[in-house]
Amino acid sequence: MALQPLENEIGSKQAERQSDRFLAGLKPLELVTFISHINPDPDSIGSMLGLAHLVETTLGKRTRLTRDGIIGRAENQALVDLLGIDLIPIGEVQWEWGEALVMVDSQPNTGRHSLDPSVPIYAVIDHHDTPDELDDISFVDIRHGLGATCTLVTRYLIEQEIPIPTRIATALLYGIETEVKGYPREASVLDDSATYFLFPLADKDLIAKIRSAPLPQSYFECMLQAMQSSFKYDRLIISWVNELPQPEMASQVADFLIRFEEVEWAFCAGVYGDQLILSIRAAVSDGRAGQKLRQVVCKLGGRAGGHDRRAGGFIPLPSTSSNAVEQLQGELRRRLLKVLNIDECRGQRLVPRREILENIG
Ligand SMILES: [Mn+2]
Repeated sequence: MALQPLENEIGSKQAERQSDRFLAGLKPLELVTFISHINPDPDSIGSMLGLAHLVETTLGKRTRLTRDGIIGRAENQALVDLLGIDLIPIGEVQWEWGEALVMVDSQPNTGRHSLDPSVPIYAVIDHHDTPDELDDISFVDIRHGLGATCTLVTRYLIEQEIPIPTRIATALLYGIETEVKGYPREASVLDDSATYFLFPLADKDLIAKIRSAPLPQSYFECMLQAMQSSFKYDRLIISWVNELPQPEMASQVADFLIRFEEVEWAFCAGVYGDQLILSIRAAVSDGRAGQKLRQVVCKLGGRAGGHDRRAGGFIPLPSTSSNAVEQLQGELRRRLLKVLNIDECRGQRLVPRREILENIG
């Protein structure tokens, strides 16, 4: 097995063999259950799958993978379907005695879980920049410098010299790909060497199929509405969506809008259930998007987190009446402009009003 690429690039001695520590703590336990953030993405799904493979192969323990919320994006659903990944809805999980809970690609107290907070967590393996208290958790491996949690999991599998089957390699590679795409890339040399390592092992045709997953009509409807309610304020574009067909649609809109040549920031907010779902993207390095979005939402009772270039969050809505939502939108816009150092100004429509009216007529 070609272990070289990652082996040479690991930095400190301390960072070595975290996988030994992780596995040692699981030895006395019977069952290992993996959890992640709400509405899991490929990085969290790939990480759960990879770690379950590690635990099953090295320790022979039973494992379960869970799903908090829904699988939103068509691509993510394709990943789960095509690789036959069994995800137990978190609400249906019966906690067992002698069970270890491992949280991946997320951290407790981020507001991104519907997990019973009294259930103890054994390990947190993540790459998000999230201020958190993790003192009670036996095993913590958080590497902010990494583009993907799947990179860390790949590292563990290599450390333990575990052969990686095609299905696992495919999920891990796709998990890394989705996390490091866009520009500027949020990738470290370790993400690149994990990609290099996984590439020959993964099913590239299957990845192509996942990338090109068929999209539902609601996707196009929502995109149209988002384009028609997009306003540019200097180097920021804001899009308001009335109702999101699925919560991740906000990030899909932001991903699309950040390509607009006149902006450095794209923000989308839309209603899903009793929450306003938020997503922000930056086209600049050192954007500190996660931190900035947290600043915007903290006084509005919301939660947010993420990375330098991409972040997401939500604000609970006491009322979903258009009045209440509009008021919150106004407040959000003001705060966003302030955090991004943009002077208050009149928003310019992305699609001129006459175009919208002509199309309706
Ligand atoms: Mn991730």
